Amino acid sequence: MTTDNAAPSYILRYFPVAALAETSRLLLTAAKADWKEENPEWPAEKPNQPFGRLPVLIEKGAEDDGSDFVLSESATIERYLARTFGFIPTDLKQAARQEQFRDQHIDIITAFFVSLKSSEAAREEMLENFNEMLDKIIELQTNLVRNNARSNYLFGSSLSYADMVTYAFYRLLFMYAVTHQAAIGPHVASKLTPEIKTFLGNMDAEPMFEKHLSSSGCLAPYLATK
Ligand SMILES: N[C@@H](CCC(=O)N[C@@H](CS)C(=O)NCC(=O)O)C(=O)O
Repeated sequence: MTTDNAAPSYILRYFPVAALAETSRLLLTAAKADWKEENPEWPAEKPNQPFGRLPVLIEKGAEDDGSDFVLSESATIERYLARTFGFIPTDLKQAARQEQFRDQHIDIITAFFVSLKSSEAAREEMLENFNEMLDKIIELQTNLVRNNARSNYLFGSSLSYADMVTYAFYRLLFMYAVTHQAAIGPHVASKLTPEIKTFLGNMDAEPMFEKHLSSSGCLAPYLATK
C-alpha cells in the first residue's frame, strides 16, 4: 500500500470487509503495487460507480489519453491484476485451470447465502447444495496440494492466482462465522483436510502477504479448531 500523501497507481474501492475485494488486496499486496483502498460513503457514492456497486479498481492515468482506467466486477478486476503482475500463466489452458476455482467459489458462497435467506423448508436443500460443492472443492484442492507437494503452492513452484483465490475463499467463509452465522466457522474447519490446513498455514506465513495480514489477521485461529 502507498503512504497517505503519495498518489497511488491503483485505488481499490470497497467496503471494509474481506468479501469480494480480498483476492484483489492479496494480488496488489503480493505485487508490491503502489495502491490504496478507499471505503466510499454508501449509498451516497453508489451513483458514482460505473455499475452502482463495488468493488471498483482505478488505475491512475492508464488509458491511452492519460485518463484513469476504471474497472468493475470483482473477478474481472482480479484477472486483470493477476495478468498485469504475472500471477497467472500465459498458457490459456493453465490459466483457465486456475480461473475455474474462482467461479466455483462464488457458486459455493452464493449457496451459503441462499440458505440463510431460504424458508425453513428450503434451507435444508440449500445447505445440502452448499455442503456438496464445498466437499467437492476441498477434495480437488486437497489433490492439488498432494500432487504439488514439493512446493507450498497449488500450482507450480511460485505463488499464483489460484493460491490467492483459494486463501481468500477460506478467509471469506471464516469471516461469515463472525458476520452472518457462527456455526459456519467450526463447520468449515471440521471439513478441512490436513493438506488444506497445511496450505492455508503456508499462506498465513507467506512473506508477500505480511503487510496485509499484519492488519487484517491470518487464519491460524481457525486452523487450530479440531
Ligand atoms: N458481480 C459483482 C457483485 C458486486 C456486489 O454485489 N457488490 C456489493 C458488495 S459485495 C455492493 O456493492 N453492494 C452495495 C449495493 O448494491 O448498493 C462483483 O463480483 O463485483
